[in-house]
Amino acid sequence: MHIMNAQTQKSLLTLGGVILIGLIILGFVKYKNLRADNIKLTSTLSVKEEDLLKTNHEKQELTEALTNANATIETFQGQLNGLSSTVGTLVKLKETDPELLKKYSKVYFLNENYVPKGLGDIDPIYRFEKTKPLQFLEKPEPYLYRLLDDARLAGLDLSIVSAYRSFAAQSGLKSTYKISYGSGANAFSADQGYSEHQLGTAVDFTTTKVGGNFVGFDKTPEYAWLLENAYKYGFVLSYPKGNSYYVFEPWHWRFVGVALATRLHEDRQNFMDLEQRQLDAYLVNIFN
Ligand code: DAL
Ligand code: ZN
Repeated sequence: MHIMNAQTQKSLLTLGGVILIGLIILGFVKYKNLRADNIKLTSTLSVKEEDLLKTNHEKQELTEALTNANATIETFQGQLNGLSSTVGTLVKLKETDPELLKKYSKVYFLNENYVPKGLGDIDPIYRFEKTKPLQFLEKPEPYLYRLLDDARLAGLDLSIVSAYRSFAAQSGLKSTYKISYGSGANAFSADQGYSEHQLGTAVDFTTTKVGGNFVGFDKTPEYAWLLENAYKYGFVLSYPKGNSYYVFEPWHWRFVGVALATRLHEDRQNFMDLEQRQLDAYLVNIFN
Protein backbone atom coordinates (compact mmCIF):
# COMPACT_ATOMS: atom_id res chain seq x y z
CA MET A 1 0.00 0.00 0.00
CA HIS A 2 1.42 3.31 -1.09
CA ILE A 3 1.25 5.98 1.54
CA MET A 4 0.97 9.62 0.32
CA ASN A 5 2.87 12.19 2.22
CA ALA A 6 1.20 15.31 3.65
CA GLN A 7 2.69 17.59 1.03
CA THR A 8 1.23 15.54 -1.87
CA GLN A 9 -2.17 15.35 -0.15
CA LYS A 10 -2.26 19.12 0.22
CA SER A 11 -1.32 19.62 -3.45
CA LEU A 12 -4.07 17.23 -4.55
CA LEU A 13 -6.69 18.97 -2.43
CA THR A 14 -5.66 22.35 -3.86
CA LEU A 15 -5.89 20.95 -7.39
CA GLY A 16 -9.34 19.49 -6.61
CA GLY A 17 -10.45 22.85 -5.24
CA VAL A 18 -9.19 24.68 -8.31
CA ILE A 19 -10.98 22.21 -10.64
CA LEU A 20 -14.21 22.54 -8.63
CA ILE A 21 -14.07 26.33 -8.74
CA GLY A 22 -13.35 26.12 -12.48
CA LEU A 23 -16.32 23.86 -13.00
CA ILE A 24 -18.58 26.17 -10.98
CA ILE A 25 -17.43 29.17 -13.06
CA LEU A 26 -17.98 27.21 -16.29
CA GLY A 27 -21.46 26.10 -15.14
CA PHE A 28 -22.31 29.68 -14.25
CA VAL A 29 -21.18 30.96 -17.66
CA LYS A 30 -23.14 28.18 -19.38
CA TYR A 31 -26.21 29.07 -17.26
CA LYS A 32 -25.92 32.74 -18.21
CA ASN A 33 -25.63 31.86 -21.91
CA LEU A 34 -28.60 29.51 -21.75
CA ARG A 35 -30.71 32.09 -19.97
CA ALA A 36 -29.80 34.70 -22.58
CA ASP A 37 -30.76 32.24 -25.32
CA ASN A 38 -33.99 31.49 -23.52
CA ILE A 39 -34.93 35.16 -23.26
CA LYS A 40 -34.11 35.64 -26.94
CA LEU A 41 -36.16 32.61 -27.94
CA THR A 42 -39.11 33.67 -25.76
CA SER A 43 -39.16 37.07 -27.38
CA THR A 44 -38.83 35.54 -30.88
CA LEU A 45 -41.69 33.19 -30.02
CA SER A 46 -43.94 36.02 -28.93
CA VAL A 47 -43.11 37.91 -32.15
CA LYS A 48 -43.95 34.80 -34.17
CA GLU A 49 -47.20 34.38 -32.21
CA GLU A 50 -48.13 37.94 -33.01
CA ASP A 51 -47.31 37.30 -36.69
CA LEU A 52 -49.44 34.16 -36.62
CA LEU A 53 -52.37 36.06 -35.09
CA LYS A 54 -51.99 38.72 -37.76
CA THR A 55 -51.80 36.10 -40.50
CA ASN A 56 -54.90 34.35 -39.13
CA HIS A 57 -56.76 37.64 -39.06
CA GLU A 58 -55.67 38.42 -42.61
CA LYS A 59 -56.69 34.92 -43.67
CA GLN A 60 -60.13 35.45 -42.15
CA GLU A 61 -60.48 38.79 -43.94
CA LEU A 62 -59.40 37.24 -47.23
CA THR A 63 -61.85 34.36 -46.77
CA GLU A 64 -64.65 36.85 -46.17
CA ALA A 65 -63.62 38.88 -49.23
CA LEU A 66 -63.55 35.67 -51.29
CA THR A 67 -67.02 34.66 -50.06
CA ASN A 68 -68.36 38.11 -50.95
CA ALA A 69 -66.70 37.99 -54.38
CA ASN A 70 -68.21 34.54 -55.01
CA ALA A 71 -71.65 35.79 -53.97
CA THR A 72 -71.29 38.74 -56.35
CA ILE A 73 -70.20 36.42 -59.17
CA GLU A 74 -73.20 34.17 -58.47
CA THR A 75 -75.55 37.15 -58.56
CA PHE A 76 -74.06 38.30 -61.87
CA GLN A 77 -74.26 34.77 -63.23
CA GLY A 78 -77.93 34.62 -62.23
CA GLN A 79 -78.62 37.99 -63.87
CA LEU A 80 -76.69 36.89 -66.96
CA ASN A 81 -78.67 33.64 -67.19
CA GLY A 82 -81.91 35.58 -66.77
CA LEU A 83 -80.82 38.00 -69.49
CA SER A 84 -79.77 35.30 -71.92
CA SER A 85 -83.06 33.47 -71.44
CA THR A 86 -84.93 36.76 -72.04
CA VAL A 87 -82.84 37.33 -75.16
CA GLY A 88 -83.57 33.72 -76.25
CA THR A 89 -87.29 34.31 -75.77
CA LEU A 90 -87.15 37.58 -77.70
CA VAL A 91 -85.22 35.97 -80.57
CA LYS A 92 -87.74 33.11 -80.67
CA LEU A 93 -90.64 35.57 -80.66
CA LYS A 94 -89.03 37.66 -83.39
CA GLU A 95 -88.68 34.55 -85.53
CA THR A 96 -92.27 33.41 -84.93
CA ASP A 97 -95.03 34.80 -87.10
CA PRO A 98 -97.44 36.59 -84.69
CA GLU A 99 -100.33 35.80 -87.06
CA LEU A 100 -100.13 32.09 -86.20
CA LEU A 101 -102.29 32.45 -83.10
CA LYS A 102 -104.62 35.23 -84.25
CA LYS A 103 -108.36 34.74 -84.50
CA TYR A 104 -109.09 34.92 -88.19
CA SER A 105 -112.65 33.81 -88.32
CA LYS A 106 -114.35 37.12 -89.09
CA VAL A 107 -112.12 38.91 -86.55
CA TYR A 108 -108.60 39.42 -87.90
CA PHE A 109 -107.74 40.05 -91.49
CA LEU A 110 -104.79 38.96 -93.65
CA ASN A 111 -104.22 41.08 -96.72
CA GLU A 112 -103.53 39.86 -100.24
CA ASN A 113 -99.78 40.17 -99.72
CA TYR A 114 -99.63 37.93 -96.69
CA VAL A 115 -97.94 34.65 -97.53
CA PRO A 116 -96.59 32.68 -94.55
CA LYS A 117 -92.81 32.20 -94.50
CA GLY A 118 -91.58 28.63 -94.86
CA LEU A 119 -94.33 26.86 -96.77
CA GLY A 120 -93.49 23.30 -97.78
CA ASP A 121 -95.11 20.70 -100.00
CA ILE A 122 -97.13 18.04 -98.23
CA ASP A 123 -95.84 14.54 -98.97
CA PRO A 124 -98.26 12.82 -101.43
CA ILE A 125 -98.65 9.86 -99.06
CA TYR A 126 -100.68 12.11 -96.76
CA ARG A 127 -102.82 13.66 -99.51
CA PHE A 128 -106.32 12.55 -100.38
CA GLU A 129 -105.79 13.35 -104.06
CA LYS A 130 -102.24 12.25 -104.90
CA THR A 131 -102.04 14.46 -107.99
CA LYS A 132 -103.18 17.68 -106.29
CA PRO A 133 -100.24 19.50 -104.66
CA LEU A 134 -100.86 20.84 -101.17
CA GLN A 135 -98.76 23.11 -98.97
CA PHE A 136 -98.39 23.49 -95.22
CA LEU A 137 -95.98 25.44 -93.03
CA GLU A 138 -92.72 23.46 -92.75
CA LYS A 139 -92.20 24.00 -89.02
CA PRO A 140 -95.43 22.36 -87.83
CA GLU A 141 -95.38 19.84 -90.70
CA PRO A 142 -93.71 17.10 -88.57
CA TYR A 143 -96.61 17.38 -86.08
CA LEU A 144 -99.10 16.90 -88.92
CA TYR A 145 -97.23 13.91 -90.30
CA ARG A 146 -96.96 12.31 -86.85
CA LEU A 147 -100.70 12.76 -86.35
CA LEU A 148 -101.44 11.07 -89.66
CA ASP A 149 -98.90 8.27 -89.07
CA ASP A 150 -100.35 7.52 -85.63
CA ALA A 151 -103.92 7.56 -87.00
CA ARG A 152 -102.81 5.00 -89.58
CA LEU A 153 -101.13 2.90 -86.90
CA ALA A 154 -104.47 2.96 -85.08
CA GLY A 155 -106.01 1.38 -88.19
CA LEU A 156 -107.63 4.55 -89.50
CA ASP A 157 -107.72 6.03 -92.97
CA LEU A 158 -107.12 9.75 -92.61
CA SER A 159 -105.74 12.10 -95.26
CA ILE A 160 -105.62 15.79 -96.16
CA VAL A 161 -107.91 17.25 -98.76
CA SER A 162 -107.07 20.94 -98.37
CA ALA A 163 -104.29 22.92 -96.65
CA TYR A 164 -102.70 26.31 -97.45
CA ARG A 165 -104.86 28.58 -99.57
CA SER A 166 -103.54 31.94 -100.77
CA PHE A 167 -105.67 35.09 -100.61
CA ALA A 168 -106.37 34.67 -104.35
CA ALA A 169 -107.23 30.97 -104.02
CA GLN A 170 -109.67 31.71 -101.16
CA SER A 171 -111.18 34.51 -103.21
CA GLY A 172 -111.69 32.16 -106.19
CA LEU A 173 -113.18 29.43 -103.97
CA LYS A 174 -115.57 31.83 -102.26
CA SER A 175 -116.74 33.19 -105.64
CA THR A 176 -117.49 29.64 -106.82
CA TYR A 177 -119.47 28.90 -103.65
CA LYS A 178 -121.35 32.19 -104.00
CA ILE A 179 -122.48 31.24 -107.50
CA SER A 180 -124.06 28.06 -106.13
CA TYR A 181 -125.16 29.14 -102.65
CA GLY A 182 -125.38 32.96 -102.76
CA SER A 183 -125.00 34.52 -99.30
CA GLY A 184 -125.49 31.03 -97.85
CA ALA A 185 -121.84 30.45 -98.68
CA ASN A 186 -120.89 32.70 -95.75
CA ALA A 187 -121.96 29.95 -93.38
CA PHE A 188 -119.18 27.61 -94.44
CA SER A 189 -116.63 29.61 -96.40
CA ALA A 190 -114.50 32.51 -95.20
CA ASP A 191 -114.02 35.63 -97.28
CA GLN A 192 -110.51 36.08 -98.65
CA GLY A 193 -108.25 37.45 -95.88
CA TYR A 194 -110.32 35.81 -93.12
CA SER A 195 -109.51 32.16 -93.70
CA GLU A 196 -107.25 30.20 -91.39
CA HIS A 197 -106.14 28.37 -94.53
CA GLN A 198 -104.16 31.46 -95.57
CA LEU A 199 -101.92 30.93 -92.50
CA GLY A 200 -100.58 27.62 -93.80
CA THR A 201 -101.41 25.95 -90.47
CA ALA A 202 -105.00 24.79 -91.15
CA VAL A 203 -106.02 21.57 -92.88
CA ASP A 204 -109.21 19.84 -93.91
CA PHE A 205 -109.00 16.11 -93.19
CA THR A 206 -111.05 13.48 -94.87
CA THR A 207 -111.25 9.73 -95.25
CA THR A 208 -112.00 7.53 -98.25
CA LYS A 209 -115.13 6.51 -96.34
CA VAL A 210 -116.74 9.92 -97.08
CA GLY A 211 -114.53 11.45 -99.78
CA GLY A 212 -113.75 15.06 -100.52
CA ASN A 213 -117.18 16.55 -99.82
CA PHE A 214 -117.02 15.61 -96.12
CA VAL A 215 -120.67 14.63 -95.68
CA GLY A 216 -120.86 12.27 -92.72
CA PHE A 217 -117.26 12.88 -91.63
CA ASP A 218 -118.49 13.54 -88.08
CA LYS A 219 -119.84 9.97 -87.93
CA THR A 220 -116.51 8.33 -88.80
CA PRO A 221 -114.04 6.72 -86.37
CA GLU A 222 -111.44 9.05 -87.93
CA TYR A 223 -113.26 12.09 -86.52
CA ALA A 224 -113.71 10.37 -83.14
CA TRP A 225 -109.97 9.67 -83.07
CA LEU A 226 -109.17 13.30 -83.94
CA LEU A 227 -111.38 14.53 -81.09
CA GLU A 228 -109.46 12.31 -78.64
CA ASN A 229 -105.95 12.71 -80.00
CA ALA A 230 -105.39 15.73 -82.27
CA TYR A 231 -104.43 17.97 -79.35
CA LYS A 232 -101.38 15.79 -78.65
CA TYR A 233 -100.01 16.95 -82.01
CA GLY A 234 -100.99 20.61 -81.43
CA PHE A 235 -104.21 20.64 -83.48
CA VAL A 236 -107.61 22.04 -82.48
CA LEU A 237 -111.03 21.89 -84.08
CA SER A 238 -111.73 25.42 -85.27
CA TYR A 239 -115.48 25.19 -85.80
CA PRO A 240 -117.13 22.81 -83.33
CA LYS A 241 -120.89 22.31 -83.06
CA GLY A 242 -122.69 25.50 -82.06
CA ASN A 243 -119.79 27.88 -82.78
CA SER A 244 -120.78 31.42 -83.66
CA TYR A 245 -118.67 31.76 -86.82
CA TYR A 246 -119.45 29.00 -89.30
CA VAL A 247 -121.36 25.74 -89.54
CA PHE A 248 -119.97 22.74 -87.71
CA GLU A 249 -116.80 21.74 -89.62
CA PRO A 250 -115.53 18.44 -88.16
CA TRP A 251 -112.86 18.24 -90.88
CA HIS A 252 -111.20 21.64 -90.34
CA TRP A 253 -108.28 21.56 -87.85
CA ARG A 254 -105.75 24.24 -87.04
CA PHE A 255 -102.25 23.87 -85.61
CA VAL A 256 -101.84 26.04 -82.48
CA GLY A 257 -99.00 24.18 -80.71
CA VAL A 258 -99.13 21.31 -78.23
CA ALA A 259 -99.26 23.46 -75.05
CA LEU A 260 -102.26 25.54 -76.12
CA ALA A 261 -104.10 22.59 -77.72
CA THR A 262 -103.59 20.55 -74.53
CA ARG A 263 -104.87 23.36 -72.33
CA LEU A 264 -107.97 23.79 -74.51
CA HIS A 265 -108.57 20.02 -74.54
CA GLU A 266 -108.24 19.74 -70.74
CA ASP A 267 -110.46 22.76 -70.08
CA ARG A 268 -112.96 21.67 -72.75
CA GLN A 269 -112.63 25.09 -74.37
CA ASN A 270 -112.35 26.21 -77.96
CA PHE A 271 -109.63 28.37 -79.49
CA MET A 272 -112.14 31.18 -80.02
CA ASP A 273 -113.22 31.09 -76.33
CA LEU A 274 -109.90 32.55 -75.17
CA GLU A 275 -109.02 36.22 -75.40
CA GLN A 276 -106.41 37.19 -77.96
CA ARG A 277 -103.87 38.14 -75.26
CA GLN A 278 -104.28 34.68 -73.66
CA LEU A 279 -103.66 33.02 -77.03
CA ASP A 280 -100.65 35.24 -77.76
CA ALA A 281 -98.94 34.01 -74.58
CA TYR A 282 -98.52 30.61 -76.26
CA LEU A 283 -96.82 32.01 -79.38
CA VAL A 284 -93.23 31.76 -78.11
CA ASN A 285 -93.54 28.00 -77.56
CA ILE A 286 -95.82 27.14 -80.46
CA PHE A 287 -93.24 24.79 -82.02
CA ASN A 288 -92.07 23.18 -78.76
N1 DAL B 1 -114.22 26.78 -94.21
C1 DAL B 1 -113.50 27.73 -93.45
C2 DAL B 1 -114.39 28.55 -92.62
C3 DAL B 1 -112.66 28.60 -94.35
O1 DAL B 1 -113.09 28.84 -95.47
O2 DAL B 1 -111.62 29.03 -93.90
ZN1 ZN C 1 -110.97 24.27 -93.76
